[in-house]
Parts: sequence; structure tokens; C-alpha cells
Amino acid sequence: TIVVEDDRTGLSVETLKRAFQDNLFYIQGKFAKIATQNDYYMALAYTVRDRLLRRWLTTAETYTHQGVRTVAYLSAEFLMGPHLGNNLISLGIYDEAKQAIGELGLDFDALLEQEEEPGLGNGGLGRLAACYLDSMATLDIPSIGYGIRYEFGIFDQDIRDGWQFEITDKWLRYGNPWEIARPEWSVEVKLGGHTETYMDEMTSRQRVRWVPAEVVMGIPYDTPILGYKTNTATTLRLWSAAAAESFDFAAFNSGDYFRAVLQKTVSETLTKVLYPNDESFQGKKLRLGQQIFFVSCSLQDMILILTRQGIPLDQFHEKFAIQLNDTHPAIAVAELMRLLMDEHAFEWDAAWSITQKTLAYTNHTLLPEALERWGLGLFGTLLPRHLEIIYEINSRFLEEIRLKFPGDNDRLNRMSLIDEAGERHVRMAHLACVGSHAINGVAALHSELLKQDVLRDFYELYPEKFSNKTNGVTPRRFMVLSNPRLTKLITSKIGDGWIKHLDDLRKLEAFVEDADFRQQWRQIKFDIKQDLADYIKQANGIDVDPASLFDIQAKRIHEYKRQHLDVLHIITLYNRIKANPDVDITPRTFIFGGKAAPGYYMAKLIIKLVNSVADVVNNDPDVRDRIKVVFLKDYNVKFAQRVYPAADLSEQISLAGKEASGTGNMKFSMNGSLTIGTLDGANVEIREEVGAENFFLFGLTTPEVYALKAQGYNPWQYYNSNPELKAAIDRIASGGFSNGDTNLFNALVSTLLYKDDYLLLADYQSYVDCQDGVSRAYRDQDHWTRLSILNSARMGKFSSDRSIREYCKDIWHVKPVAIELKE
Ligand code: 26W
Repeated sequence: TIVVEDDRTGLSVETLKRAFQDNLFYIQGKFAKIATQNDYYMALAYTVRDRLLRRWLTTAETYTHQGVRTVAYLSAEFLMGPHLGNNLISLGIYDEAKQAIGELGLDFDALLEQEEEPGLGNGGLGRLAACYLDSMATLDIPSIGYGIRYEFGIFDQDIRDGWQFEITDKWLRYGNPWEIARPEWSVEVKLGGHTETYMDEMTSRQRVRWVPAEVVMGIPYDTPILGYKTNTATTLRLWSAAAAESFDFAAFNSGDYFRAVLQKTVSETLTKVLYPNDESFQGKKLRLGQQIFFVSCSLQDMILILTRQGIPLDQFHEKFAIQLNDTHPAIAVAELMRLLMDEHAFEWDAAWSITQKTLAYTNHTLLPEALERWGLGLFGTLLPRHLEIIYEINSRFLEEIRLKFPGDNDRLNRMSLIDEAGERHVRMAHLACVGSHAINGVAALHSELLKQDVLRDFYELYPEKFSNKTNGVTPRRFMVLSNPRLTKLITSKIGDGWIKHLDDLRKLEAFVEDADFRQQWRQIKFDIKQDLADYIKQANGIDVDPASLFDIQAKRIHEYKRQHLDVLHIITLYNRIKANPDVDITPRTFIFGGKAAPGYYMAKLIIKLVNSVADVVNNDPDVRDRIKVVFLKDYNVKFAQRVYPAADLSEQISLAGKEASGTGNMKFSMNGSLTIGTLDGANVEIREEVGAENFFLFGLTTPEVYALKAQGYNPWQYYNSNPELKAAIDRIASGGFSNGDTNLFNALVSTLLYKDDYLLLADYQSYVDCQDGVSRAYRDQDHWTRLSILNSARMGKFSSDRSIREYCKDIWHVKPVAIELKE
């Protein structure tokens, strides 16, 4: 008998080829002769999407039919990275697709490269949301991600004359094959205007009505998120703003056609562009507009989902567990209250009980300048009704504190949802804490610091709300997809169970004493480094030696992350060479990658410094190629996947007490990189897992940082008493990397000498000593390889599957639901 597979679902190589050619013709409207690389990419993408759809629709159908409890993950950012490769992995047809494309005479890797990644996030927080969607789908957890469909995501970074230059990210330019628009499920969001009270005839109660100045339409775009080798495909639902037709209709009728059409562009501005700052808050009205927009759309959507199923809204908290990814969606506290009371006639107490039981809040930052505070003027203008609700929440909340802590007025001021100092502000973290039943930090240290410091008063009032949920990352994208060679080697030894149960990587420990295995491990690392070296040659024109130690710091550029401490070490090595050209140096390639917020001058100056040091060091014949410095432009998810597997050493050198968790630290280590790091964020737990002897630790601890600052920190003391430190800073200050210009890096040098908020000078010696230890260790390649294997083997804890299981058990109380595909 002949078995003919369906062109839309069949997984054999032959069927994939046929489906690909069909999509090229019927979707792209092209044939081979005139097809572009992008047409081929699109044809393959649609071929893959077709194969997701049955699972996706069956998942949706199952959830609707069974009315299951669902996690709604609310996040202003989802940094998904390219979908194609990941979906092929999840479907288990990566090799088949590669073969099919190859047999058609096309370059499979080039097609994967073609995908313009959806960069709808800044860094850690947005990428965490993406890893969590992958894990929720993989663990069969009913879930939906809600966010914003920015027309322009995080800018593309170019480097011109050593400086960062921003280019708009036109990711939608050639269409997005992964999303399906659902205009029929659009909702309306109100903005501005005023409120009024009226008598509700039905209940003869006073109620409030919001008369907005503007109404914007939210159109949902859905993207399937398929779990790894399971039938569950959950949804990422992103909202796009459009003019509400019913609204400009009035203007149209009054003859003001132009105003009506112009109104359209104003509405669409809301979801135009992602704000590119992380860890620094600016009270921009448009940003508050984005927040209420996606939160209101999402909550209305959940209400509609229940209503369509005939489930009464007093069960809202039983059907949805909403997670707030930082305070960006914290307006949900007031918006859910408003929807329940003003639009669905709930009383305050009932609405409040539902709201608190539904919401949970994750904090992602300890930096005071990152905490969101909205000026009351701006807030009241855009959200008059929400401000009233927040005042009412606040007055009830303060009453609760008065009862519990009589006479403690300082406490009232500290905890109030309104900051009364100077211009009055709404404190979004406080709103999130009061309106949620659970509050968590993202690493053990961070969660402790929240309780002792940033949210101390809230911890004293509600200790039972607090917990830790250490971040994790998905091994599907960051090992299987990004490091196929290592994946194959690991699987050849321990089978492929580790991909869903990362703790199984421990089984690798049994092979550490196997010289043949170590040899293979080292060869793979070398080959991957060779690939990155080829890329560097082509992108930066710099020759680097794959046998040298690849020392990589890749993450957003920020003073607290201390990229410039890394630079001080490089300059120290350079100075040693200049002082004694025959000094014994372990050859190293220093690689940096990361974007600076466009308005963050110091971060941009750090990029310029890296590039300037690179120019000098790479071209000085005295160096004899023993050290090389490379800044790789436009670091994004796609590129990160190439970088993590190629590292020997991962730089995790933030000042203790500043990095909430870090997740790049986990991705490097999983791929067999060793870490040099401080006791900050999740580094603490990584070191616990891999063992102190497999981790290069340096620097002050958080209590030591606090003590040093309390006693009055003086950077000059370190500068004056440490000749190598002084020489490094002096070389920058005296124009050694700026052709004698002593002005260029002045802002950086004087910040270090006069302020040094992030204690680079205090940690310098400890860092350099530790780096000298790294250099010695790297000389024994076989020893280094053992450490590398042990790093991967002991990273099981840092799978996002573990994080998600903890959220499910402790916060969401959601259970897996298996999806059965009907024939
Ligand atoms: C309002 C401006 C703003 C924008 C974004 C402030 C703060 C943010 C994010 C919360 C910054 C961020 O991405 N934080 C990172 O979150 C990761 C995931 O939990 C952690 O691993 C990082 O340590 C933390 O910096």
C-alpha cells in the first residue's frame, strides 16, 4: 500500500519538500527562478507553522472545553528570539527539515539566519518571559503570555568610530509568518477624560462612570508556542493599537475628515516602539499609555474568555492566575478593580478579594532608579478613574497599617502608595505588593535583600506573601538549538532525557575521568571557538586564535555590571606587556557584546572605551597577539546563541547586591564555560551547585559593600595605594587610548575617582588576582576541561522547567493538562 502524508502535517523528508515548494508557490507567490532568500525562509516557516496548527488548536479547544485554570503571564517585554529553529526542535523534525532543504539545493543554515528576530524586549526580563513560555508549554501548563506587539523592537546597534549608533528595528518589514491576527477579538481601551457618579437604577446604588477623552482599539496577534516533544502549544497574545472606528466616526460625520484620520496615527503611536531603557525609569506618558493599554486589553480578554464559556466572573481567580512581570503591568491592580466594579457591578470587597487572589508580583531589580513612580498630574490626566481607585486602596491600606502599628507615622509615609515627598507620585511597586497575594524575587540573595531592604516594610506586614523563585533558562534554545555538537556528545553518553530533565546532566560526572570523552569535549569547544573566530574575522576584521582563552562579557551595558572593570584588567595586562614585553601571559581573547540605552551617556562611553582599547591593544606589535579585544556589535538573541557555546570564561562581575539574578550566567555555564564572578544574584547559587573549586570568585560580599559605604568609601585611597590600578586609570586619563586626547574619557575617569558608586576600585585587586588564577588554570587544558564538564553537569537546577514547577506549586496552583490529538 502507498501511504500519502498530508502536505500540511506530514513529517517525512519527502512531504516536507513537497509542502515547502507548495508554500513557496501559493503563499509567497514565487517560483525558484525569482525567489529570494527571504521567500525560501518564508516558505519553510509556513511549512513549519502548518505543522504546529493542529496541536495549537487542539490545545486551545481542550482548555476552553474543560474550563481549566490558566496562567496569564503579563509582560511588557517578550524577547523571543528566532522561532524557526526552535519550532523545528520542538516538533522533533530539525534533521528532517535540514535534509529536505539540502536536497532542494538550498542552504538550510542560511535560511535560519534569514529570520529577523522579534526583539520585543531589552534584556533579562524579556528573555526570562520567553524562557517561561517555553517551559510552561513543555510542562503542559495551561498558559497564555500577554504583551505588546511593538512595531519597532529593540534598536539594531551599529558601531561607528567606536561609538554606538542606533538603527530602527524594522522586524515586520517582510511580514511575520508566525503570527495570526485576530481582529474579531479586538477590545477597546479608554484614556483620559473624567469620571462622574450616577445612580444605578437596577441596584439603586451610586456608581462611577468614566467618560474618556479617547478610545483606542487593541487588536490581538497570536503566536503559537509549542512545547518540546509534547502536544501542548500555548499562545503568545500581543496587542497592537489601532484607531477605534466608532470613535472617530463622530468627527467624520461633523465633516472633520482630517481630524478623524489624524486621530488614527495618534492611536497607533501607542504600540509603535519599545522603550529601550532597562533599569532606569523615566516618567513618560506614552509608556504609561502602553502599560494600561496592554493590561486593559489582556484583562478584558480574560473576562471575554470566561463569559464565552458561561463562567461567572466571581470565579475569575479560580480560572486565572496572573503573574505581573515586574511593575510594568502593575496597573492591573486598579484596572481589574475598575472592570469588576464599574463594568460588571461588583462591590468593592468582592472585587478586592478577587483581585488579590488573582495577582502575583515578581520583582526584578534592586536599583532604586529602576522603580516606577508616576507623577500624579500625568497619572490623573491619563487614568482619572484608576487614580480614584488607587486613593481608595491606599486609604484602606493605611488604615490597616495604623491598626497594626499604632502611632508609627514614618511607616505610613514609607509604605503609602503615594510618595508625598516633592512632586507627588504613585509608587507602582507598592501598588503591586498590596494588590497581590504573592511577591517574589528572582534569586535567593535578591529575595533576601527584598525582605531586608527594598520591600522590608511590606515583608513585616505580610511575611506570608514573600518567596524566592530563582530564575532559570530553557535548555531547548540555549543548549539543543544553539549547541548541537555538545548536545550530540552529551546524548551519546547519557541519552536525551536531560533535555526535559536537566538534573540528568549529573550523569556526565561519571565521564569526567574518561580521557577520550574529555578529548571530544575539548575538540567541540575548540571547533565552536573556531567558528566564532571566523565570524569575528568577517565582522570586525580581527584575527583571533581559537586556542586562546575566550573571555566573554555579553549583556546590556550598565555601570553596575562593570564592563569597565573588565577593561581595567585588560589595560593591566597591557601595561605588564609594555613594562616587560617578554612577560609570561596566557593568550586571551576578550569579547564584549551588549547594547547601551540610547540616553545613557556613561554606558555609551564604556562602549567607546572598549573599542578604543581594542584599537590600541590589537595593533601594538609588542603585544604579539597574546591579547585581543573585540566588541561584537548588535548583541541579540540570535547572536547570543552563537556566543554562549564559544566561551571559556563568562564574566559575571556586577557589584554584589546589584544584579537581581542574571540569566546569561546560567546559559554560559550550561555550555561548559567557567565563571568569574562576584557573590551576586544567581551567581551565589551557581557556585553552590558547581562547587566552589569550579568557580572563580572575587570581590566584596553584599554586607561588606554596605559596611564600606556606611563607613564612607574613598576611591582615592585605592588609587593612590595600588600602582597597577593607578597605572591602568592613568593610561586612560592621559589619552593612551584616545590619541593623546585627555578629555574623551574624562567623565568615566572622574566618575571612578570621585564617586565610584559601583566600587570598581575596591574590587579591582581581588579581580585581577582572580584573573591571574584563571590564566594559570587555563594552562592545564586537561584540568580546565574537567572543570568545564563539571560546570555543565551541575547546572540542572537552572532549567526554567524547575522555576516554572516552583511557580506552579507555590504561587499559581496550576496543574498540567495533557493534550490528546484526535485522529
Ligand atoms: C522602567 C525601566 C525599567 C525597564 C526594565 C526598569 C527595569 C527593567 C527590568 C526589570 C530590567 C531587567 O531586565 N532586570 C533583569 O531581570 C532579569 C530577569 O529576572 C534578571 O536576571 C536581571 O538580574 C535583572 O537585571
